[in-house]
Amino acid sequence: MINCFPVYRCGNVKYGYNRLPRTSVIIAFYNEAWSTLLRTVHSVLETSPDILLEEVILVDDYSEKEHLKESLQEYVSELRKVRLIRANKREGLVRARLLGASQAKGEVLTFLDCHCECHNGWLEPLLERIREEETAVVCPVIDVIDWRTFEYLGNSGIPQIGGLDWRLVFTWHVVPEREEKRRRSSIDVIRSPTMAGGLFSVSKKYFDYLGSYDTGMEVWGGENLEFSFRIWQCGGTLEVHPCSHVGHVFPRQAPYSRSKALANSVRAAEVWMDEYKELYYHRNPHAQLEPYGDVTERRQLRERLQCKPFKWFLENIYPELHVPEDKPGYFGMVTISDKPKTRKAT
Ligand code: LR7
Ligand code: MN
Repeated sequence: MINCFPVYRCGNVKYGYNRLPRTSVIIAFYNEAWSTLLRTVHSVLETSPDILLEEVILVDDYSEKEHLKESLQEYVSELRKVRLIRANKREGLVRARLLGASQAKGEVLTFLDCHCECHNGWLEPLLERIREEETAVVCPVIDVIDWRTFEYLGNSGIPQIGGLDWRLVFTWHVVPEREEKRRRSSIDVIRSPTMAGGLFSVSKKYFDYLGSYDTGMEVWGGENLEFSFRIWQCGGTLEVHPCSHVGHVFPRQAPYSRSKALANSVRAAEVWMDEYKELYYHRNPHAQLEPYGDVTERRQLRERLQCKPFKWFLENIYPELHVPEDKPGYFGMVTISDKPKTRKAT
């Protein structure tokens, strides 16, 4: 039955290692702690078969922390296959990742956040799937690492897939019936409408063809949904591989401000969502007022690749998402305020 946790079956898969593409692992970071950053790097080195790992590229997004300066350079210079490159100014995660990608020699790019732990056997399924289908963008199952104890808690039950709500917030979901039916086995990939954003493998050639990332996006946020829409609407597939597991620390607070997230989401909506962007604006009126820069080139990319409309994405890839019918004057968001409003006695 597809519902069984498939890990024991994953262990039985035999890979033709010589036929698998090699990957560059790209890890962008900004002001990350020493221990979590190096846990990520060492876990990649320890769990990736040598023949499959071209290199690990660390991209310092202009961090200020002292421990990320000479000490890190010295430490990394002792490690085989690991390179440290530095941005000359703060770029944000999109352009930092692209800086890494521009120097990558592997046939496949694998992106990771800088506070992860790769689990044995994480890499083979991702690369095998891309060997089989070049237009597949494949994510590992994201396991939880406790942010207080740093214990690897793992993930209970079957993997979940990504969705979104109409405020353009990423959400997790159980695998729908229709997808369970489509899969041929419990270790088959699971199609996912969207990705969380940080952890995935993609053929370098296909990533470039798809227009890599929207370089007008700053700091954090929005690029994951933008990329997800683009993958599906422009002919690729976005998948989670149940045999690939990577842990991620979900910290209570990020070591930086995320004020640019709104403009990034607006860029995604303006380029990919057609008339459905109104549903977003109705639920986030601030978004409509947010300056989002120039998206002409991204719209041209969409034209050039002859990508499908957002309606097609909703009907074919994400039919579970309820599309509200917003009647003029009858839409909005319910918000719960901390302080109960008290009426002044008259
Ligand atoms: O200005 C910045 N420059 C950077 O290099 C800001 C961030 N970064 C780096 C940062 O150090 C980290 O390595 O970019 C990476 C992602 O930043 P996080 O870890 O603060 O983000 P997150 O884990 O909270 O957010 C998720 O959504 C983001 C949207 O922009 C990115 O896509 C993240 O990669 C993504 N993380 C995951 O998907 C891991 C699983 C989390 C879930 C759900
Ligand atoms: Mn993260």
